[in-house]
Amino acid sequence: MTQAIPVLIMGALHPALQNNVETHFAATRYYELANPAAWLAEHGASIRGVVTSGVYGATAELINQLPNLEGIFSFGVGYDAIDIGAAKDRGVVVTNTPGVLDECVADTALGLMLNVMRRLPEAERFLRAGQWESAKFPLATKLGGKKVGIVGLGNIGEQIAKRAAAFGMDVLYHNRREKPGVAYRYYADLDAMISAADVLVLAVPGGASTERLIDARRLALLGEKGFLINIARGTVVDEPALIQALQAGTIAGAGLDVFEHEPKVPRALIEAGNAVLLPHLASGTFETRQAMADLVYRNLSGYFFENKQLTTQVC
Ligand code: NAP
Ligand code: 8YV
Repeated sequence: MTQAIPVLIMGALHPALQNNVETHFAATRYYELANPAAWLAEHGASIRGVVTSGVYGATAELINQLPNLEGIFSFGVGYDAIDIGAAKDRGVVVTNTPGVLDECVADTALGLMLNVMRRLPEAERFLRAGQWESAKFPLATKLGGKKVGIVGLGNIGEQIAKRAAAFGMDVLYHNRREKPGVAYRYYADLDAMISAADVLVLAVPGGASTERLIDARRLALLGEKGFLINIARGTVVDEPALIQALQAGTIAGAGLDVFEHEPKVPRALIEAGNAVLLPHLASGTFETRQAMADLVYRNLSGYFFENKQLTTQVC
């Protein structure tokens, strides 16, 4: 009988994935270890795979404590929490879950847009508080006819564009390179796109190249009638500058699924009436999370049981 392959699970996974990994591998729950450092010193050399997520990630320190590590298999498309440089240096493969979550994440972006521009959560609070009997809820902003500027017209950005177009919005986009075969208006200059847009949607990866891409200056370009939607990563926005812009009314509102220090959300954002806030749930449907779990396992089992076959490889 062959010995089960030792893998490390960095945090609690989707139940189906957790069950698959723990049934077919010799899995250790890193997050339940009483003394992770001592455990790694004693057993780190046995570990061949790490199963993680966009939240749990994998640091260089961890990677370098696993001298026989071959692969990191992550639940989520964003891999900014994984030290890709350290993995590459060690020849460790990394996989993620692109493609299967685009529709749900785009749905969430449109949900945020509708909620913040039409002020739906605020209106619901108004009704539940019994205010309708004595007052009228104020008017809000129409989506149709507005210009939506998408930063990051990738898999998710394209689905957002399609939905925004169906709402009658005019789609603009900014990537580092123009996308061939795309009819939406391309802006090589991000500032020019923000100045033209009524709604700015962030759908770029996190990490060093996009850190605080949207700062105080760019929020000012969006303007007092402009809305910011962020389903990318909290690090893409200068959060204190965003709070200031919301408080001063130098932008009209924001719809946010992601934050700089999750799950911590600054009190000032929680108290901002012109912000709609979600707990990083954009891919969180039964169907999509199952598809993500299946894709992680396809990569993990493909690598270890089918001659290193990877379906969605980062590096
Ligand atoms: P993708 O297909 O790789 O698209 C990323 C797009 O961003 C590409 O079009 C890329 O074009 C552009 N881009 C990358 N770096 C850029 C930069 N520095 N400046 C301007 N544009 C840049 O990725 P995706 O699958 O759509 O996912 C995008 C991100 O969404 C993920 O990395 C993740 O952080 C986030 N996400 C969040 C959730 C959530 O739950 N809220 C769920 C899924 C994903 P160029 O290379 O031409 O620049
Ligand atoms: C996940 C995400 O919820 O795919 C991503 O990049 O941010 C989300 O789909 C996240 O990775 C946590 O598992």
